[in-house]
Amino acid sequence: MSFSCDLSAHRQKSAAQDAPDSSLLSYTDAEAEQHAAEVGARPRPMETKNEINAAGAFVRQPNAFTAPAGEGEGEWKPEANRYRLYWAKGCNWSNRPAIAIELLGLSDIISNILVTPSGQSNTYGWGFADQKDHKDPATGAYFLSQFYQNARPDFQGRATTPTLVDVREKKAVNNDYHRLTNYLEVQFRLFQPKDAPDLYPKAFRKEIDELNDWLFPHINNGHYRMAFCQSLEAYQEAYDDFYDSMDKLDKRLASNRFLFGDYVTDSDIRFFVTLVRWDISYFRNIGPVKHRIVDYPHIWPYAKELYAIPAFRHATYFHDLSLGHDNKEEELFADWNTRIANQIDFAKLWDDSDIRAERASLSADPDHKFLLHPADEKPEEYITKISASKWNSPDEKDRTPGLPGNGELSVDASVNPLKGKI
Ligand SMILES: N[C@@H](CCC(=O)N[C@@H](CS)C(=O)NCC(=O)O)C(=O)O
Repeated sequence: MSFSCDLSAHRQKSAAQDAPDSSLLSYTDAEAEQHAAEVGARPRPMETKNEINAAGAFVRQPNAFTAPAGEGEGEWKPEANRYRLYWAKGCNWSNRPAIAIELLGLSDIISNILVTPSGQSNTYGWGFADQKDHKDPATGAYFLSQFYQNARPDFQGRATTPTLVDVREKKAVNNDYHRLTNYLEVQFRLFQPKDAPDLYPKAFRKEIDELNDWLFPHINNGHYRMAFCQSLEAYQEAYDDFYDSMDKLDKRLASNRFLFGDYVTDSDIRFFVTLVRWDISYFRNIGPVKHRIVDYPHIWPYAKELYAIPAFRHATYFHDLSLGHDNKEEELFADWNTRIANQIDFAKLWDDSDIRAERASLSADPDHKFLLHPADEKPEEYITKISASKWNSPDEKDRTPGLPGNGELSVDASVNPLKGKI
């Protein structure tokens, strides 16, 4: 990668990549305060005060809306034009369903909108700064938290992305990122085109769930465990855990094109969303970085191959992710992103042409990245109940990484237990 020194040309080019909406800057705290008073919104609680255990470790609040999709009591019925995904550019958890919806061909069935901070200080949590009158056009809401209050008036936690909202009732129905993509894959099968990819093959859901529930504490939440913890011990544990896990996955990807072999599965979406944030955004919050993503011999080409898939690329806003926190170029010690990140040509850096042939050679089906459903598949056999995630347990012990039974694998993460099977 070579850089010229023409800063203004670089800035113009990067601004064109995904220009931030200037109206964001005009949403003031006073306006947010006024909207909050109008609808009775409460200030968002701080995770660094309320979600820290006695050892100083960050223990995430359980997801509030975990009811499965389905036709049963308390479940939310899969339907077209009834649900809307609220997601955020920077949020890895919510990039997952955004990617899945596009991959599965569900974009006309489930609508979506990007949320933004509300006001400059975001006191009331996610809002709609770039929409007319700061309102979600589909529901008239000012804040994401309104859908939580409508569904559960006593809800006291943080309203988070992703949230799937029933736009008819204006109520949150699911914010369980552990299983939300699986409901889209399985319970929405009848709304997908026939040739949609099978990201969660029925015969292998146990292995995929097991890896997904391991990826959560070791990889996806790895960043937050380092970023939000309040003690050196908790930090060191999270740091070692993350980089040990990355070494294992790098080894796995040396002989597997994707995490489970020849085809992209739900687990690859989960790994990807953390990878694209590490070098450009997360590093700012976590202290010294042991290895950049670009330093991994197998993870880096793997990530580039996923980025080449439009649905992955469309949800990845590198320019927004890279924005510096204060963006004051004139300061002597302006942060790295303010000075350098805006100059990166992300399309060029992430271009996969140099690694395409090598990655494809790992597959027995090199011309296809996706598994298709068998022609004789019976929907009633494919559409089965999705397992619950232990990470949603109300008991904090069940959600503490490292305690026995929490996100353990039956085979080492460096090994693909489904090699040659999918
Ligand atoms: N649903 C999860 C996590 C999802 C999550 O943390 N999303 C972040 C964005 S990546 C969020 O929406 N934060 C907004 C807030 O806390 O106000 C939780 O309840 O902890």
